[in-house]
Amino acid sequence: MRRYNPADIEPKWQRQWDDAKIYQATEDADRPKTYVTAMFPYPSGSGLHVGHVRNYSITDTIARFHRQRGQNVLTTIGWDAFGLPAENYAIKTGVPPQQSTARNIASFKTQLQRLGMSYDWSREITTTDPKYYRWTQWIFLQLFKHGLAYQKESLQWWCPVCKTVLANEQVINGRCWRHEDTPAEKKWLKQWFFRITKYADQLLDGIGDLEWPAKIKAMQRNWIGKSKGAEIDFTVADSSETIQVFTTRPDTLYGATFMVLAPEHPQVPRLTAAANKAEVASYIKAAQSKSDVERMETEREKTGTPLGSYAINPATGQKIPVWTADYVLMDYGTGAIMGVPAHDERDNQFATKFGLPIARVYDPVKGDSPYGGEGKVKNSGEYNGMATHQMRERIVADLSARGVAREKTNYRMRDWLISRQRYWGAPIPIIHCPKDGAVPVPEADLPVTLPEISDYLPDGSGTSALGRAKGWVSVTCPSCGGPAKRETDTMDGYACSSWYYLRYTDPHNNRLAWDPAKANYWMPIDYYCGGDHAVSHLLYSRFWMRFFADQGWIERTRQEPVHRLVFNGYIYAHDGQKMSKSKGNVVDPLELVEQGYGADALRLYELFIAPYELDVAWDPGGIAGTYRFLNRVWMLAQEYLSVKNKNGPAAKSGADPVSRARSKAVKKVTDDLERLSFNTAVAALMEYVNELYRLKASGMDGQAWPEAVKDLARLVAPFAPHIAEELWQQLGYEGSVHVAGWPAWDENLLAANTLVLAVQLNGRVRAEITLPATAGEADAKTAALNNAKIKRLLGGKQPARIIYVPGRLVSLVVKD
Ligand code: ANZ
Ligand code: ZN
Repeated sequence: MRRYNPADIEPKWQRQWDDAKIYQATEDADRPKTYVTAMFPYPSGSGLHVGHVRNYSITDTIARFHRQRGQNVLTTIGWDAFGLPAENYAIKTGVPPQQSTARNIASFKTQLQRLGMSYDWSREITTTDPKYYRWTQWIFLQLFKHGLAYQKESLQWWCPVCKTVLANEQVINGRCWRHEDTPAEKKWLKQWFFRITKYADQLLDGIGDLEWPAKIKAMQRNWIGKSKGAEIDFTVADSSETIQVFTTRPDTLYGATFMVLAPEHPQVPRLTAAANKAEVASYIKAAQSKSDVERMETEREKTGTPLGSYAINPATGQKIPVWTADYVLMDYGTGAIMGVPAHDERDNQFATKFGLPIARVYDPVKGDSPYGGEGKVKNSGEYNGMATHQMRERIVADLSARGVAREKTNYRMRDWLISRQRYWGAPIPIIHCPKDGAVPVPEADLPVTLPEISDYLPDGSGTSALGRAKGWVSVTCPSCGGPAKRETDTMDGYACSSWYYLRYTDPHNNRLAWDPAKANYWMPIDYYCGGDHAVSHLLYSRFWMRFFADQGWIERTRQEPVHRLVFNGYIYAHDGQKMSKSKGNVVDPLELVEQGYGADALRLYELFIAPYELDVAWDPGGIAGTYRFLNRVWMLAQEYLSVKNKNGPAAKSGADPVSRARSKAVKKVTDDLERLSFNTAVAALMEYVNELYRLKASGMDGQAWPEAVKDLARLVAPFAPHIAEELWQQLGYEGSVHVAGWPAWDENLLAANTLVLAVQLNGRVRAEITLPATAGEADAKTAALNNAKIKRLLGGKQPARIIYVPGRLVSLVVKD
């Protein structure tokens, strides 16, 4: 009998699949499509680890399941290959990023091929390929034409180590996302932005329809951060200035006892009295070094200093002091607030610390905190007695009539900062002309390719190394023909990843970024698998897709790129730490394959390890378990093949336990895969195999066996594609198991598969229990005693006698 040896069968089938091109996808209007893809990887120098493999295993299992069910499946891979690591490596070693990236891609590709993923490799794309970034640049130009790409001088996050600006989402707790030990700084710089805020409302409204994890949807909502309120004008005493505030609680206006301006607020110098100048100046300086997150923390001890001027509360007419404090941020609302210490927690801490008056203006409804809650208005003149929400509308209307307030909706989201002062990115296709300003590169001149250079170090002044490529930078203006200079900033990598899923639908088009007919056939992505970029990439893509829909390049009904987001958890090292090369705790998937476990056992284990959405620690011994299971699958098939008469006597209909076990397994695996419960699907397969081993004791020549073994191969196929294919062939079936259809189950057999028993207590029926049809006397008695209701009625007593009437009841007799 042949032994299971993955090293024999896996490379063989990988080659054959490649030759037969069974995973190549073509649009076919007559077949329903399923587009399944993982977030494409950054091809790092350290290769894939088992955490990545989880993501790709999930993706491939979904793809294979749907392919077997007759869907026209597109599943793809590509490389998100621009970015800092390759450039930093170039700075250190002189190896051009073009070279190191190509090498890394080659090794990632080998790894994925050896895992047997069913990608349509003919659609592989690389963002650093000029044939690809030509179109990223083209999209930039279209955004520019429509006023959605623009340049603006602004205060930006800057990483002193990367020597580049950072987007807000690349600053985590005030630190660079790549350097946890480096506080990000702020610098005034001229930068390129994409006007995502134009789509804020649309992006928010669309969230409701997405089949995404609630957590991710909430993160996107928070990021957009829509809040409805009002802007109210406060006049400044003895001055012509007015201070505008944004508040979501105009109903607390009577309780505003002071005002606070952000330290960066342009009115601060003008409103600072001579005596306060020195103090205010030093406070402003100290505030500069703090991150927004730090400044906003509720817990943090409040700081601030008075400006020495006073504003008039438009409701009470009272003079209230104006302060500056860093808990008010410049880039939200108007950068100024009215302080309502009785009803806002941070204002309360501030007032308490500096001895400012606190005036309550409503009684919270029972159980509500005075901070942020609703209630009944008091101490507010004509509004007394109203509900807070009622007063909110009234007072805004009243103040608006006086011309001192207006309704206002604010968003927390800012425009997307996309320029990077780095070499290894797609060049921004703009030419700066002293006469014509920023002139777009003519579409016919795309791509603007990166020049080859030898020194990649940014100079730290805010210009990338491209600035030194003089021959590349100096051009003639496309508009006037005069001397001009290329833009030396490159685009954020998130630009490249905002549309790549469309390129997969039409990867070789050199006339268009994609053919709308193809994109409309495949889009949206039905299953998008990944464990990162909850806001950034997933929000940017939604933005670009809306712009594409506005231009008619994708149907409006397909403007949400991702229908179903499969957001998987992380795999940590067995020590519970993040896997990283420096910690030496990385588990290399190919090492496990080469140790003899094979790709199938690895993939199976990655799915079996836990529900896919949970974080989990790698168990080094775990793969041995799935390897043993595959051995059992293999041996069962071999034993079956060695049985001479494969069409022996028919079993008594319906009662045939082999058919029943088969039907049960098919149904369970199908249901589980539909709801993406991979681990329980694998458990069901294991149970099925155990059951078949038990049943083979009475021979494998019954009529139900051919189907039972055939379907075993078909059920295993989405998880462990190589062994399934091998057994399929050994069993004598034509073609590939991966396109051989998905098995069906017989519901009638399943119905007969359970047993309902009554449970009597001293002669009265008290409960009903449901058991597998195979349950015996001991199972029935245990289940009866464990039934919650019976347990309660027994109240801890032991029955004196337990009688089992097969197929009917369990009777308990209790003596007093
Ligand atoms: C008075 C007030 C009374 C407020 C009250 C709240 C509760 P969201 O919901 O996040 O939009 N605020 C406004 N601009 C700010 C800034 N630049 N920096 C820090 N805080 C700012 O929050 C809006 C509320 O946050 C506003 O409503 C304002 O405080 C504060 F019982 O005004 B409120
Ligand atoms: Zn010009």
